[in-house]
Amino acid sequence: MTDPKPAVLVTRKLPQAIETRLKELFETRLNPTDEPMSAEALIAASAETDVLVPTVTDRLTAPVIDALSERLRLIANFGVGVDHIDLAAAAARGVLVTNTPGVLTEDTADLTMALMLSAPRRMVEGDRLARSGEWDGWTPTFMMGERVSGKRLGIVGMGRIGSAVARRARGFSMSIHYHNRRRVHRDVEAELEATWWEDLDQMLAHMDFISINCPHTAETRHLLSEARLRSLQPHAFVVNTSRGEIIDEAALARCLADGVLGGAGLDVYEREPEIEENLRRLDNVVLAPHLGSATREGRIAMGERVLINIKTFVDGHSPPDRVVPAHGL
Ligand code: 8YV
Repeated sequence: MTDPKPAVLVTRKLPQAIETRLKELFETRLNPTDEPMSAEALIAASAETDVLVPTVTDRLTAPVIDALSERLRLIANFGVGVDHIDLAAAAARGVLVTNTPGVLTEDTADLTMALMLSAPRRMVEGDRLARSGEWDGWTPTFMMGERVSGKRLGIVGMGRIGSAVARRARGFSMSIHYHNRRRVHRDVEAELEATWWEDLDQMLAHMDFISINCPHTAETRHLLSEARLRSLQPHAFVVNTSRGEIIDEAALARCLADGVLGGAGLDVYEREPEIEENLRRLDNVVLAPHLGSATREGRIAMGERVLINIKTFVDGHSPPDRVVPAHGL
């Protein structure tokens, strides 16, 4: 007799092809309404769950993880960021955590470029005007923005996504600068013609554009504090496609309103789906609703990573995208 299929609980609606495969392979409970699950509902459901598939909208804090049933052995996150999961609590309980790295790199870098172009070139403001029927026509000084080409881009976090942003920005003739805990390999630096700044503050003060591409951790929360935002050049643009918590959002709104910054392009926010009201009022800010990985292909690829992680785990192997326990442990 074969073992019963493992019970998998998926907290949000995933692409159809992924849900179909999950159902074929495992005893899967889906969420057809796509309503976020409360912590209480998650805890209650964990009694009948071997594998949980959460997303960024599930807050798996230490008290929630501690209250989950002993039966739950794997948290196979749909997404690369795992800051919504208390990894230490999972590790303490011996619960494995996996994510979906690599497959959303290019999509997120594309969206970063879209924000980096649309904020200084006033694309959204222009779109609004063009639709309004109130455009009076071309004039030599009409709706001038800031040039992107030839500008200095400072990338905070030169991992997969940061490097993919650098590659694209090279194509726009930007000069690449980065701050990362560790300097990247010299071959990568040479390919990207990238300059490493050991000191974040020094880099920030010299850049025209800043792109946030580091993960959100206890160390990177409010990395762009009000003091740091105020140290940027007054024409500088800030782009964030990582996590809202890395920038002090209220301070960013204040700085933009005070005119100490050129503008911002944001895809992520500190209290999603809430967005600081003062940011929503400003014309020099382009706001996207957390779309970094939102392509049809990207979301299917993320789902495929989830499937692979679950399948290798239930087959008794170490899942490839383990975050907890970390590889090498
Ligand atoms: C995902 C993301 O859409 O993968 C991530 O970390 O931020 C997004 O691109 C989201 O996490 C899905 O859970």
